Amino acid sequence: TALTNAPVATRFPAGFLWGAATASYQVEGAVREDGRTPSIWDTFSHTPGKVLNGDTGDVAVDHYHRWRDDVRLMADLGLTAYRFSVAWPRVQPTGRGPAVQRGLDFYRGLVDELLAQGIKPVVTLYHWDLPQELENAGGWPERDTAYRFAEYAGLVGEALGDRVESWVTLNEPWCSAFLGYGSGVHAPGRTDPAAALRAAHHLNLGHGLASSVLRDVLPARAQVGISLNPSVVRALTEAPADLDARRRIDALANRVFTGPLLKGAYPRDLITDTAAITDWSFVRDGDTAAIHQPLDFIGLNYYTPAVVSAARPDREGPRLDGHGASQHTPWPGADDVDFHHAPGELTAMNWPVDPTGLTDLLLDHTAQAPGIPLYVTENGAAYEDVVDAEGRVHDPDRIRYLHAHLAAVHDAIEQGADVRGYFLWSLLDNFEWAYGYGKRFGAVYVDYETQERIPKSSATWYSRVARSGGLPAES
Ligand code: GBH
Repeated sequence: TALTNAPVATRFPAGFLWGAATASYQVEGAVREDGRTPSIWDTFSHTPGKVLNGDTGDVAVDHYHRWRDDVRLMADLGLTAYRFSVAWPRVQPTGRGPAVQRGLDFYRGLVDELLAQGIKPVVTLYHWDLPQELENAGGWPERDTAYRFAEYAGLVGEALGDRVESWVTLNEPWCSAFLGYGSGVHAPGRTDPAAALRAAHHLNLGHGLASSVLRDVLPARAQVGISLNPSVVRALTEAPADLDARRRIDALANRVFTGPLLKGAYPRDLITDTAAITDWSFVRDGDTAAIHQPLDFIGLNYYTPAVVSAARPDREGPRLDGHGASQHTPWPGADDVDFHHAPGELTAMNWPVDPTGLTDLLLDHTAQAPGIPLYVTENGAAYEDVVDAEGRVHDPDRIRYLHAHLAAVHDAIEQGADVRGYFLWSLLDNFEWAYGYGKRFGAVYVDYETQERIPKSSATWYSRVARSGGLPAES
């Protein structure tokens, strides 16, 4: 088509990684094979009422059996990197003890095939599938889970360290802590604000301990980082009460992680704001130093910004925020903050499209963490994709979304952000957590009856971008 020879209008730095991402529970299926035991997401998805339509990850997109085809698909698309996660309950079914060889073999095979195709593997150690046995012992609100995570990280590091350079400890610890233990819309579905704050700390500690272990077992060239989902929080107005709402959500969404990670301390205002919920005595001497490890990169996941205000007396209906179907807040101590839609058209998730948030996010982290390279480890959108009479999937909305967000990344680079790569969420349509299979984020369509993969027009578009190293003037 016309684009094949279209000139590149916006060029990215040489070596910029053009990737796509997935996560184990969302794509693998095969939940009872080769020694895998249930994770909290198996339990949660099999609990009636937790996931839309009663969908589960039992089969997902059968990636556990179709991984060779999926790698070929990535190679055909010209991707230069693939971010996937390791399922902890495949490697260490009870969350303790020695590694299961068959579990490790699956990931070793996958990594070898990626390398053979010239695709850089980026391994995420934890994308939300905690072994159920560890949840039975208390889960992330319990300190021991951080030690267990570090031990597991060491097992995977030892097994794959000779061939994997890039390591992400945790994916979006905010979701694990505040959606898992606060609002309860994610596994394990607990709704206890104090437990959510304890979980956030133990996730931070787990990251710190795991990165120390990884430094010990991995070759010196290894890169160790974390993927965060910072809220780009904007105040609805400049009124002091709205600015204060912004400050409080920024503390609970962002600084609860970047404080200890980048500065070695929890923010004072966060501790004061949550004093009625917890005294933070679970933070022991030495913990914040253990969390404050060198980071080789920061991964940023971005979808949409948040607009907040102080509670409005005239507010109507349910608030727009991470409450989802839950009556419980993911924002401990800030239940009185109102969330509003940013301007912009909505995706199928009802998330406003606002690419300027991505530029802001990258520049903000450039200022906060000078000298640390950044990756966009997730960005993408769900739309109502359908297969047409010719068997094709046309998704011009997604192409526009990707184009605008990649242009936003380029803007940030021009303004000084050291962004080394971009990972489209997601390679394939997959299990979208509490939304089940109802929301499609893939560049590649999956027919959930036959497991057939059909690259959408956005996949073709992205593949041209990846091959040319830049954006066309128009999509
Ligand atoms: C990521 O989560 C996940 O890493 C990935 O597994 C997932 O499939 C993908 O994004 C798409 O959802 O919750 O209404 O306040 C993103 C989860 C979505 C949580 C945006 C915070 C803010 C809007 N985040 N959400 S709301």
